[in-house]
Parts: sequence; structure tokens; C-alpha cells
Amino acid sequence: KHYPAKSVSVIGCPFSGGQRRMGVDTGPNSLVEAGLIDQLKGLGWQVGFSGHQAFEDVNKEIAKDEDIGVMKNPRVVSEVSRRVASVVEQHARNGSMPLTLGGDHSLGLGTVTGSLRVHPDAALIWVDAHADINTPETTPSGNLHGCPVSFLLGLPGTDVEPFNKWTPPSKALLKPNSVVYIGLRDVDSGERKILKENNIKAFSMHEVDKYGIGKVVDMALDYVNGGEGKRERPIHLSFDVDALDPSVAPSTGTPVRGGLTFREGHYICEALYETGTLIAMDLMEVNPSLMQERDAEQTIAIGCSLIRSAFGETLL
Ligand code: B3U
Ligand code: MN
Ligand code: MN
Repeated sequence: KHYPAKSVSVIGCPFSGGQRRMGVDTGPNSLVEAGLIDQLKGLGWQVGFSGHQAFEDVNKEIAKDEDIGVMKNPRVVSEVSRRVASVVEQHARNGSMPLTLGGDHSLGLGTVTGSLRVHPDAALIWVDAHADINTPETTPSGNLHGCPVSFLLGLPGTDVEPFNKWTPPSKALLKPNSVVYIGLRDVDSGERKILKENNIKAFSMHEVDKYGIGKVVDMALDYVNGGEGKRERPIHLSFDVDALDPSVAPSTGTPVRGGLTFREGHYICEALYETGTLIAMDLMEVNPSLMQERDAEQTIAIGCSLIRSAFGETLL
């Protein structure tokens, strides 16, 4: 419904500054090298891809980027998110569905901001082992890939430089009742409090076990659409590959056992495609430099197949 022209823009974001492990910046190129562009074309999409985002100029500032409070690489993360927001926004405005390849999940601040500028009524489905909703006050690590959702919501504690220069909390585009999580199993105590206080809908692995993935996705979609079976609201899917079990997607920076199976992950993508309301997708935290080479190949292959599912690949 939202992209009748079946046009997609692939936005490769080689960026790792939101966390401390090397290699996640090579995720986008690995996905493209694995044939992602042709795979999307094979599904009948017109694919725009003219190379990955150039973050070299910002990336080389990382060494000089001193902590602000506990935040690591704050200026670099902020600048990259600011740019990503504007790239995603431009593609969405031109009627081409943004598909952002990470890179670490701090990029989600940029991608979701870009989507919401064009589709202010969009809801966010965040598929992840982690809630990524720490604020600069609650983050135990200072890693900003654990914080993008709090910035999107403009939560108390996020009115900090340099982020507030371009995305001030007073102008936050996302509301707590417009986010749903699926796959959570490693949530910090500060995050748990934030989720409770803001009444944010979350389906942890406990709910996936209890209801099954089919019911969970239905409940998530009913929730954001405000009615059983209603499927109208535009949806931004931000998929952290660590939502999958480490036995399925081993090459990622912060694996947590007890995750989604291969099919559960794909089911989410298939079901969102079926709604016809998907307006953007992120695939984040693929780090081919971690684990054995065959683990990396498996993780990259699964990244591609999750994307294909979200772009209409069916089993029959
Ligand atoms: N919640 C922890 C750990 C974490 C968050 N996101 C990832 N890991 N990938 C933190 O550092 O905020
Ligand atoms: Mn994440
Ligand atoms: Mn995660």
C-alpha cells in the first residue's frame, strides 16, 4: 500500500561507534557482497544502491571524541545519526522504501527519525534481545547502541549535547504507545523501569514461548493499529540480528542465548510484509569479524533472507 512502485533504496551504514567491538562496520558490505541487491531485484523490486554511506570523515574523529558524561563517541554517533536521518528521509519522500544496513544499532536513532519525518503516524517495531532504551543517565556501558529508543522518545536524560542540537527532546517524533518490542531477554534494571513507567508494549521471549510467534505478531500489530485485525498504520521495522538465537546468528557483538529461532525471525518479516504497511526496515548488528568464518557466512545469509522475507519472499 505504501510503496506501490516496489522501489527500495539500500542505505549501507558502515558504522561501529555506538559500541566497542570492531567489525560491525563491515556488515553492510558483506550483505551486499552476498548478493542482496540482486535478490531484491529477483523479488520484483527496483533497487537503488549507489555505494555505502561515506562516514570516513566522521569515523576518523573517533579517537578525538571524548566521553560526555558516560557516553562514548557522542559527537560521532550524533553526527552519523543526523546524516542517516536525512538520507532515510529523502528516500522515503521520493517514494522509495529505505532499507538500512548496519552497522550498530545507534543508527536506529537516524533511521527512525528519517521515517517519522515523512510518516509522522508510523509505529516502530523493534526486534531485539535488548531494549536499547537506556538514557545517558541509566546506561551501564556508555555505549550509545543501547540508547537510541530513549532519544527517539525524548525521555528525561536525553536533553544532552550534541544530540539536542538537531533532535531536541521537546520535538521528539515518537510516542511511547507507538513502539512495540519483540524478542527481549536482556533488559537492564534502569530500562525495565523506563518500560514500566512509560507503559511501553514489549513481547519478551517469555511471551513468544507462551503465545507463539504468530499470536505475538498479531498482538503487536493489533496494538499499534488500535484494533483487532486493523492493518493500516505505517510500520518501521528495526531488526537487530541479535534478536535471533546465537546458534542461528552467531556473528553479532552482544549475543544472548534463548533467542528467536530461524523461523520465528523470518515469520516476523513475512507477517509484516503481508500487512502491506511496512515503510522502512533496518537490519543491524551483523558483525562478520566475530566467530568463525562459517558463522559469519551463516549470519550474513540469514541477514539477507530476513530482508527477503520482509520484501515479499514467500515459502510457497
Ligand atoms: N543494555 C546494555 C547492553 C546492550 C544494549 N544493546 C546491546 N547491548 N547490543 C547497554 O549497554 O546498554
Ligand atoms: Mn539493538
Ligand atoms: Mn541487541
